[in-house]
Amino acid sequence: MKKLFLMGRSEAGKTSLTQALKGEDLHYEKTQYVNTSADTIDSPGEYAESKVCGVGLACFSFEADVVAIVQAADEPFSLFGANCRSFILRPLIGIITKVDSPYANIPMVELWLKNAGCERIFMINNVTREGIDELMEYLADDPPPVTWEQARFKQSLGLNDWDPLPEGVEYPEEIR
Ligand SMILES: Nc1nc2c(ncn2[C@@H]2O[C@H](COP(=O)(O)OP(=O)(O)OP(=O)(O)O)[C@@H](O)[C@H]2O)c(=O)[nH]1
Ligand SMILES: [Mg+2]
Repeated sequence: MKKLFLMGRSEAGKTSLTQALKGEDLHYEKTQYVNTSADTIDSPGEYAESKVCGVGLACFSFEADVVAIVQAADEPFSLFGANCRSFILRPLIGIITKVDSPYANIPMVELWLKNAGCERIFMINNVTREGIDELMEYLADDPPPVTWEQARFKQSLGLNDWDPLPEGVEYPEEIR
């Protein structure tokens, strides 16, 4: 399973998402510090809300296989600017929670996440578990291991470490 790093404002639903992914009933627990488990890293919303702590998010992201910006469908503005994926050296996905909120504006939040550079966006209701299966399917496989030399080779083709090799292209024999 891919290890998922969750960042987003307080009350976005990050901790609830970790509970839904584990099949637990939701129980409110304010996140006070970064919590690492086998499959997720859950950060307090205050990291995303403060310029000083925000830098810490980049550091924690290096411990994960995938980074997720979590935004509730009823958030009034985005904390993550356009192209903010440039500080993340991992695949970046968007997770929209609270799609059941009466104040939800899904197209607007989706646009923020696209502009931030998310390559996939998942719609989730943590209460009913709607959308959880699709996210679990995405996370199911381990990322394929890449050696330093293989990463360098991919970069020479203008690819990220985690991008698949184009069809017909193989690693040179000495680095396979
Ligand atoms: N209706 C609805 N409520 C949700 C959903 N996800 C979370 N909540 C509620 O939103 C509140 C905040 O959820 P948390 O998961 O604690 O939020 P968080 O992002 O971990 O917040 P911090 O720990 O402060 O960073 C809780 O009362 C949850 O029950 C959802 O998909 N739908
Ligand atoms: Mg939390």
